[in-house]
Amino acid sequence: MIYPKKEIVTRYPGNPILTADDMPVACSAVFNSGVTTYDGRTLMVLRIEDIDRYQHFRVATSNDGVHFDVSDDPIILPEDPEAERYEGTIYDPRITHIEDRYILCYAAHSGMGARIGMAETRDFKSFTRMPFGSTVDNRNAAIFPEKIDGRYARLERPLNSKNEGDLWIAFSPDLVHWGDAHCIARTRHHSWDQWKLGAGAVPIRTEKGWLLIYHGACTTASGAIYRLGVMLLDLEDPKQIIARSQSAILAPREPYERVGDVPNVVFTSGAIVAPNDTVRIYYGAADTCMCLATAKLDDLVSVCFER
Ligand code: BMA
Repeated sequence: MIYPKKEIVTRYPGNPILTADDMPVACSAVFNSGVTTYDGRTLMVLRIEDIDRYQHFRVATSNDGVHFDVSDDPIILPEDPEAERYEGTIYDPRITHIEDRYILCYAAHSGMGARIGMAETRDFKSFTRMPFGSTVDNRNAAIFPEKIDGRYARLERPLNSKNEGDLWIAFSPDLVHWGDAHCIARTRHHSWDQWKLGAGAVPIRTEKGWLLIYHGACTTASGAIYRLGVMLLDLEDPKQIIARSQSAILAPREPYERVGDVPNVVFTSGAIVAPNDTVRIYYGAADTCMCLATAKLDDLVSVCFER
């Protein structure tokens, strides 16, 4: 298929917006960070990879959504030897503001595999652990920002026996017990999302449906390429997909997206709707640095229907 040259996503010219050099500790990378709005400011939970490859989370805040102050202190989850058995490393945090609290979902990875770790906070200073949200081989959890038909809902990306991953949805009465799971979007043959796809940013409510900016990966002779796409989910029944973009909305092209610890990766874990319906998409590039791109909300919705 040949697409007209129409780019709806604009990279921030000052990319990357955060690199290892901006961190108050020695590290090799900062990328794939969760984003929300807190106390009138943009807040990121940074995924930082230390030089020994251990990973930790740290808060960064910004008044303009572009320039961030990074906290001197890492986020410390309460000590819990049982929980720590599953947290050889932690990564890909996503933040959902729901009711009066913020829920952090992350991948908790150990020799047993990756599972969905969860914690809650009201002030981003103290965090309370929540029970793990899954067994192993499941991650990329993004909780919807409101209950749907009386239940919490979350997107998730279990791995199948062929090491491929589709997008699923599960529901919960209490954020602890999860079930009623459905596969809602599958990988597409010969497409940019042929190998895996999973949530990106926490879904954004629009008049036409829940807008999901998601990541998709395909395999090549020299490794995977990660791109971003969009889909719209039904507001009342989000296991129904209304429309899904045929093409990617952002693909690795700039040097900072092509060169790094893992080349050819753009991966989002958070987006914010800023004034004038401009969506700020925060994304990790090449598993090395944090970047910003913007798009009009209407364009992101329209491209879901484009064929
Ligand atoms: C995925 C996730 C992402 C990462 C990507 C490319 O499986 O772990 O955090 O950006 O791989 O390495």
